[in-house]
Amino acid sequence: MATYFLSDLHFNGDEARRARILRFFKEIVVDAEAVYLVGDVFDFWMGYPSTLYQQHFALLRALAELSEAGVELWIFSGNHDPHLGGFFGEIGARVLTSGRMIPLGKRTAWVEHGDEDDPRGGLRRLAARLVRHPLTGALCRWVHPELLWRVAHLYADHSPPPPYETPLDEALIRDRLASRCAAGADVMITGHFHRPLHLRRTLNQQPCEFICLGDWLTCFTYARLDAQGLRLYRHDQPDPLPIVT
Ligand SMILES: [Mn+2]
Repeated sequence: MATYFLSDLHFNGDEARRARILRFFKEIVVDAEAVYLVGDVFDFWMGYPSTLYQQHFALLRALAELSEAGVELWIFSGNHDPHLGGFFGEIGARVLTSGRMIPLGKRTAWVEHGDEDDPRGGLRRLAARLVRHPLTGALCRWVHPELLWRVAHLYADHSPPPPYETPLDEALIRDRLASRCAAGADVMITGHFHRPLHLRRTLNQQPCEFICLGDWLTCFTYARLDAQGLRLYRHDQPDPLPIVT
């Protein structure tokens, strides 16, 4: 049995990506024990009390099928889907609105989407706080769903492409990983940065691991924990990504 972690699916109208994401969920049902979706699962989601966007149906059905097959499902909110609302209980999934420690056998992982503590600048962290604020969610729920959908996609379609070429901010390792490990985590798992990376370091005489989950825009990466350990994989490739030391 295995536990899967993936993030930044940014599920939208792109047919090829949709098909690949849905195929992945069909493939893992054979051995998945738990699945953690670590934020930005949807390119845009607003948790209205009684309205769903039909564009999400295919993914919701795939997740419901996993849940019905007995797979434990956890969904973190991200900056593209900060207000997940009450729907996910309907498909047996549990929602997490910020980072948390998760026991993984003998080890403990700190898992977060990553936008709330983004080391790339105070403006980004402020934006994360703003979009995640309960008042923002309450106000948005009074906007007509079609209007909100169009405005959100105007934003999503014009936001800059993920910074695949830029190296990850060293502060993620130096500060964030160090403080999570000092707080008792053996591994930190994050989404949001659209860069697949598995790194092993010794910080304060303590071995620590850092996994940045990549995305399902162009990387198609996921982490998998099984009897052999925790590794980062590219979908459709049998061998895990190398661990950087
Ligand atoms: Mn994000």
